Amino acid sequence: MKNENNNAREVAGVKLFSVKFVKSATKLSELPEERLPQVALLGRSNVGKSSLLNTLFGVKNMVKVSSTPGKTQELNFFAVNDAFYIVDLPGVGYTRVSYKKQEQMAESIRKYIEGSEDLKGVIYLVDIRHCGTPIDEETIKGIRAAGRPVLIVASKRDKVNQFECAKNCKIIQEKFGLESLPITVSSLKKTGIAELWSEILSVVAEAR
Ligand SMILES: Nc1nc2c(ncn2[C@@H]2O[C@H](COP(=O)(O)OP(=O)(O)O)[C@@H](O)[C@H]2O)c(=O)[nH]1
Ligand SMILES: [Mg+2]
Repeated sequence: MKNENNNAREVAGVKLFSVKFVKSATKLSELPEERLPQVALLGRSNVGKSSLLNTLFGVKNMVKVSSTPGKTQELNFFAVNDAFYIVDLPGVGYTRVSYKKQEQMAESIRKYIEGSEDLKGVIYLVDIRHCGTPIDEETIKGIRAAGRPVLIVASKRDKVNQFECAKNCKIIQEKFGLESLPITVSSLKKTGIAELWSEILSVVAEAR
């Protein structure tokens, strides 16, 4: 892969020399040929995964933000600085596709999380207003059981005031047994992005 230095930019202090969409996959045999550490982004449909990726990448619409939930049905690989992949996964628990399709999507996420040798960690988004649903709890349990580190991040920080934010972060911390309060992010207000990048870079650095 060659570097595309012409689109170098800096987001929240992180230098991005190149961010490239590499491929979509639906199964393990379709993962990108070039092996690099992977960090995956997961959460319920509509929780703000695609918006967050665009914000992390400092672009408006590299990743499709859907007003129709459940649009992402594949694992989408983005190579960052030719050094690691961020993987946009389909939304979990999306009910407006056929049951068969839901099962297939859940199965491909599960196989990927259990089977991808290069997956170093999962960023799991929960909507700060909802503090995690039973589907989130079940999914996070599965990721932990597969031995993958999970970083729980509360999305849409701008949707709550400071009081609700503090209260809900505490609930999220207790519900998921976190050592500290979750990171909060807002793609609308671009907050929490430096903190999240720093976590992603440390996961990737540990992988070396
Ligand atoms: N207010 C607010 N809305 C957001 C934020 N992030 C995403 N959204 C909106 O939530 C909806 C779903 O976002 P999307 O990124 O497609 O979620 P995904 O299904 O998890 O990929 C869209 O209408 C976004 O504009 C945020 O930080 N704040
Ligand atoms: Mg999406």
